[in-house]
This record gives sequence, structure tokens and C-alpha cells, in this order.
Amino acid sequence: MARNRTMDINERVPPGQFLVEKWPVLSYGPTPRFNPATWDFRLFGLVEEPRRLNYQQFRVLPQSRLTADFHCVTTWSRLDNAWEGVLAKDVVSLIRLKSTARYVIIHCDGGYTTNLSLAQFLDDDVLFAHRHDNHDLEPDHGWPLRLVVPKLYAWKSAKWVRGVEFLAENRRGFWEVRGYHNHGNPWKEERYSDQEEE
Ligand SMILES: Nc1nc2c(c(=O)[nH]1)N[C@H]1C(S)=C(S)[C@@H](COP(=O)(O)O)O[C@H]1N2
Ligand SMILES: [Mo]
Repeated sequence: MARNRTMDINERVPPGQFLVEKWPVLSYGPTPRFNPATWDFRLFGLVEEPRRLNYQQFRVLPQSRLTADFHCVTTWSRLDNAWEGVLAKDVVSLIRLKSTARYVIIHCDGGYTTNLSLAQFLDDDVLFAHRHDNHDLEPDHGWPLRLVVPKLYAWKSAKWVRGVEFLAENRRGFWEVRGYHNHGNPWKEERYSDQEEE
């Protein structure tokens, strides 16, 4: 974004991070195969009515673009990623949440999960992306759909997303139960669960 471009580069790199130009792939486990005939996207848990969209239905949702920095907890950061897709808040506008919903857990092909507070998930810059820097996502980077959560470490930017579950209590995801921090704010270096105070 224009505001970011005029900022000093150093101010955009969180503590303990270094910059990369190329975009690394970081996946636990294999890249799943995408079949548009069977792919679906589910909104479930604390919602008035669960919703399931097929690939066609997801692709016609209103599109947004944003440019954001990407910070992996293994210490690489990549600046100015141009993402295109559907804002999380536009996805949530398709359903009615129950008043008890306060957290989400993102579900992916292959069983990967990650958790966010509902407020973080509904932030203006959280997007389900299918394009990056003017190209369709490569399979290894999450095609056909990944979440992008620019304000948190990139393990929260789940690849191969297939659904969102709405919860009353915070439930830890794949890396969050394996020693990564429940929040993961790179500016506070919230890397590991043993740093958690609550
Ligand atoms: N489904 C899934 N999503 C995932 C991961 C994963 O292993 N599986 N890795 C996470 C981690 S640790 C990072 S740093 C980013 C890396 O995204 P990239 O491979 O597109 O760079 O994806 C995140 N999303
Ligand atoms: Mo990561």
C-alpha cells in the first residue's frame, strides 16, 4: 500500500526477521490435489445455519485486492505481496453468527488447522486469496484458496482452506498445539507458546 511504500523498510521488518525476495514454500506435509468437482468451503459451528459453497459459488463472491507483508516465524519476511480474493468479512456476511461466537478455527485439506479470535479474523486486511502478485497461486502456495492474515505470523495464513468453524472458546490449531504461540503477533515476537502470559 502507498502508506507502506513510503515507510522506511526497516520499520516494516519485525524484530528478528530478515527479508527475502523469492517466495519460499513452507508446508508441513504434501500439497493436496485440487478437484473442483468435489471442493467445497464450509462455514459451521456457532452459526444460525451452516453453509456450504461449492467451487463455482465461492468464485463468484465479491473480489478484493490488498498489498501486505508476510512474516514467517522461521525468520523470513517478504514485503509487498499483492493478494486477490475474498475478504473474510465478506465471507462472514453470508451467514448469521450466534452471539456466542468469539473465535474461529480454519480447516484445511490434509488436516492443518489454525486459530484466530473472531475480531482478528474480521479485520479489514484478512482475505481468502486465490491470486498473488498477479498470478494464480501455485499449488504449493495454497491453490485454490488460502487465508492471508498480514498482522500475524504466516503460520496463521492457512493454505488449501476448506472451511471456517466458529467457536465460543479459543481452540489451538496445528502449530499452536506444537509449541507456537496462540496469538502470533510478529511485532511482539510472539513466537512460542512458552511466552504466553494468559
Ligand atoms: N495448510 C497449511 N497451511 C499452511 C502451512 C501448512 O503447512 N499447511 N504452513 C504455514 C506456514 S508455517 C507458513 S510460513 C506459510 C507459508 O506459506 P508459503 O508456503 O506460501 O510461503 O503457510 C502457512 N500455512
Ligand atoms: Mo511459517
